[in-house]
Amino acid sequence: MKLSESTTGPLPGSAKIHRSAPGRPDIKVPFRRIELGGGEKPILLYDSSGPFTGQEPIDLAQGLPPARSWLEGRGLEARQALAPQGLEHPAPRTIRRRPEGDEAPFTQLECARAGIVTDEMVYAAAREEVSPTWLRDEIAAGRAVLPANVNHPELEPMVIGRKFRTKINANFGNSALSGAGPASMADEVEKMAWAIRWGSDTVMDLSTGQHISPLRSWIMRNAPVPVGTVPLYEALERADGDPLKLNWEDFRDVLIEQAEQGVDYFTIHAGLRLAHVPLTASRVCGIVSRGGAIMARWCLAGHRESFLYEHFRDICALCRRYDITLSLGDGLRPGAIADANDAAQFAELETLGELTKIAHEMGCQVMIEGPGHVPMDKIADNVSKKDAFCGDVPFYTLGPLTTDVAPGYDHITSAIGAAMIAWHGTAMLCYVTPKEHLGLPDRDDVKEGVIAYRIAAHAADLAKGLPGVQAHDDAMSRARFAFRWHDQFNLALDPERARAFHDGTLPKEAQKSAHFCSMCGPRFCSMKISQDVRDEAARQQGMEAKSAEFAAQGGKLYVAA
Ligand code: IRN
Ligand code: FE2
Repeated sequence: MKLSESTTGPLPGSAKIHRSAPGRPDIKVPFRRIELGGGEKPILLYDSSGPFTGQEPIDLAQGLPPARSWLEGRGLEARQALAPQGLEHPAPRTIRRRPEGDEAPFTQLECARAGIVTDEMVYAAAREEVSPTWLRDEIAAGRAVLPANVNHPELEPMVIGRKFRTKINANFGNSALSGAGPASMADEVEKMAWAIRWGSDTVMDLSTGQHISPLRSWIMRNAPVPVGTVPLYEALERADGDPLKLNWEDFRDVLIEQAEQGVDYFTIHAGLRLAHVPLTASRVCGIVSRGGAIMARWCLAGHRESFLYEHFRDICALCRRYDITLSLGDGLRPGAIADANDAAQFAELETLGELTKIAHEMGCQVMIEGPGHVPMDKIADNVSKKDAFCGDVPFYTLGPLTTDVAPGYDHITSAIGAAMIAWHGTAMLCYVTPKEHLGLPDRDDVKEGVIAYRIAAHAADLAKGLPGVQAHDDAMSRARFAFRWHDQFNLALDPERARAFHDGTLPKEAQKSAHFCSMCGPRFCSMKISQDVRDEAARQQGMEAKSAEFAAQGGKLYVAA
């Protein structure tokens, strides 16, 4: 089964190029290169889009070629995976994990602490254009994570941390209301490819519908970015949708299966404890996290402590065998402006701090999930509370939405909060689509969400003054002022829309050098007039300089009568 042609292919005016990591000709790292007019040098941008913006068509049935070819040589315990049954599916492969009882450094965190710079670190550092040893030290300190399951060779390694470029995540996945069978599964794989093509740095498969497991294998084999999941969803599906039937043993089986498929990070809602549930009683919107609501139901029904909390060390032990990053879920995040920063939210956050320590002690990489719905004046406090309770591990927030009143536009209400919280130090932003609160996003919604979040992330990186970020804006500004329309389109986050909007009124090639667009027309373009002002000033300066020269030579402008 091939990906439909419209889903992949190069972005107009951009080329995907690969550059060797410094000192490592064997590690080739992707960039997006944009050729510019007006005598400007081409610009190189960070490129998370994987093979989906390359020249080659993608065959979903084959899966992607391995980007981490070095995994082949690693002395890991390996066995052949069973060929999957039934549905169209990539070929069987080798499953890897840390050998039982082996205490040699294995996870990226353990390696970093032991002073080892892994190939994954070299790769990620080259993309960020930073030194690999500095990146290693950020991981060793727990300030950054590099989610890379040893069973995900297709992954192009990347790093998440507040000192690096702000990352974004896109969610997709089927629900009980999606159709069944290969066609609807292919829709989800396409949605993933589409999100990545438009610049999502990671994706999460949140499937809750049919065929969760084969769908996920299919996704993994076609994912060049880290893939996250909420394993509790699959556990609930296996428990016939009844939270009360959940138990640790079945949950563990889901973790193992997903670990062997290659999932890079798990959202685990282990911070929601029985004692926290009553704190939500007076909320306007109660518990809006799916994982959180499921666990609260489980805890309250038997008046017992969460099995995720009680088995947290077992979960870590399992994750460290595959190097799966823990993304500690915010089951009690506020889902209404009125509920922001309340006792329930911060009580859970405090528990997440306790769990962070355990995970680090066990050699696991950790990030912390955050809200939700938060008005702008309460955003900064979220980051400081996270830092106070959990230290400077990467924060990964869902928006937050800064108002509740705009269903249909929640990619905007939340991108406002996302930009602010990233500026305050959030490392990764989970996107929200225009369908939030209304329905399952389709392809168009996925793209709208991704672009909105790339804007938020870039705006924050500019404000943070990350090196090289402003060069992109400056190139765009110069192209705009010089009326280099092609360069403006090509430099855009969405070159296709930029061109389409322009060409909607001025489609002719001759108009690509016009010193105006259809908004102001030829006589009202401020940039054209501004250019005239400069030309005039230059002319006057030229005249002043000429007369000064004349005077200096003893010349007289007026002959006395
Ligand atoms: C991110 C930050 N806080 C929540 N998220 C994402 O929300 C999480 O990573 C997952 O993709 C999604 C669903 O989480 P719940 O509703 O099960 O908590
Ligand atoms: Fe919401």
